[in-house]
Amino acid sequence: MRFDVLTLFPEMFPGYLGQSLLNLAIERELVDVQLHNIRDWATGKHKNVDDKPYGGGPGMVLSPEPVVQCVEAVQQLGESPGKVILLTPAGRKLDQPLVEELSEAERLLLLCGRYEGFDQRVVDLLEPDEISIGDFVLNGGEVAAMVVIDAVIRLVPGLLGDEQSNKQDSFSTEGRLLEYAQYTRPREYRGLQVPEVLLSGNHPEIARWREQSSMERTRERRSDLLNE
Ligand code: 6GU
Repeated sequence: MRFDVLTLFPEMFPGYLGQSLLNLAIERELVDVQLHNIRDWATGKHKNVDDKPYGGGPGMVLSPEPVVQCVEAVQQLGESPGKVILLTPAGRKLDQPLVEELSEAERLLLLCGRYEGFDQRVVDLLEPDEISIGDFVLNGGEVAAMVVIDAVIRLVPGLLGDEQSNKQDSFSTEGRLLEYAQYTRPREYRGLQVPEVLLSGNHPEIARWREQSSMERTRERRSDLLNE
């Protein structure tokens, strides 16, 4: 799977891209991430990529020319143009079903906004899928693009090793409950004991305990998930 990230701040990504799971995926050629600086498509002496909003108001708006040029040039670089994703707080909210949908694509172009957003004609011309990572405002789409990459690559076949593991995680399509409480050694820590049943070796009992733990946590923390 190939990701192309289009951003004014490509230097934000290498730290994230160096993390182990992603690095492994890149080494195994399961995932390819290419960074592109939108400013490289700016023309003019000052390489401006933004301008004041028509009609007045605060902040700056990303100009259509460098953004559209950048997307079109990057689309030419691959075998397929790919699905264009625009990261914006005004987009469809990311959840696990959407992550699963995105993971089916062979190529995603992640377009990261800054300032007061993109000129509307970027959206009108490119017709991207607009995605938000939640109901809060970030300074730009870069962190959101990393969130999308992080969530999607976990679903790339052959990456996780233990295929069971992502099915059991919170929010998978299989179980729409939060994950159960987990314990490892030591058996006692600062007076807190590991629940006896987990030491019993009785696997049907353990499964029942975990199901109950999931239900309790979901009811307490995210009862909205039970109503869906
Ligand atoms: Cl994708 N971008 C920005 N700037 N803020 C956000 C977001 C995206 N998702 C949630 N808040």
